[in-house]
Amino acid sequence: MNDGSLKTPFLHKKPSSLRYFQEGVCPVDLINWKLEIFGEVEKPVTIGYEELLTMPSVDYHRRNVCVCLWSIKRHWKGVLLKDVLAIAGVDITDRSLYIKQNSVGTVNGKYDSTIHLTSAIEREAILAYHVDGEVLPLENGFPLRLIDFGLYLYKCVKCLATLEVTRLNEIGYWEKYAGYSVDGTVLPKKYYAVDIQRKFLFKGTGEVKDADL
Ligand SMILES: Nc1nc2c(c(=O)[nH]1)N[C@H]1C(S)=C(S)[C@@H](COP(=O)(O)O)O[C@H]1N2
Ligand SMILES: [Mo]
Repeated sequence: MNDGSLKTPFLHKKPSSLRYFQEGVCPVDLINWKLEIFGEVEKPVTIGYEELLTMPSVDYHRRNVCVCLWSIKRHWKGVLLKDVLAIAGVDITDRSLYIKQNSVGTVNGKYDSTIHLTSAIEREAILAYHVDGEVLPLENGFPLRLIDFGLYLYKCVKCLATLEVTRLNEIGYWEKYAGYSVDGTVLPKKYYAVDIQRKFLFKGTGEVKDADL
């Protein structure tokens, strides 16, 4: 599948994904795995992996940022969050809605995070199933992972099991344990770009674009 053109430079320098998997890697059997969408929806739905792969997809080369001050720009393929929520008939214009993401989890529990729905859609958040032309590795959140490029990575749940549409902006895993902000917008700071092996001073807020480097 990978023709090599989608490689990320210096990927081996990226901090290990295992370090960022608090509940441990979640092995998933795709036969039984489904994404469940429920809560403030017209009709609750479950969507299988094969069905996701047949939906219109997007290919994004965008940067994400960890609150621990590293960042990396990679090639992500997946479906737009907006398109998946449309299947459940979610009112994406309702600015009082949030999405609580839950991971499949392990014996150590589940990882969760809640994000503002309309903002995520405006930022073209995705549910990713490929990275750099390969099926998402277990460590990066196989089979499906939400990514909102304007938010720190702790807001982007790997190994996604459920999306609950809710009016409660709940405090998530890292917010509870590490005191990170519930909002999670990427803030103006000095970050390290793993893929270009240098620091940069980000003066904006939200997604880091090439012009910010
Ligand atoms: N299920 C799950 N998703 C998660 C986490 C986690 O512990 N469990 N950690 C988050 C944090 S803090 C980071 S920095 C990123 C790391 O993503 P990566 O492994 O692709 O680098 O995953 C996020 N998503
Ligand atoms: Mo993180």
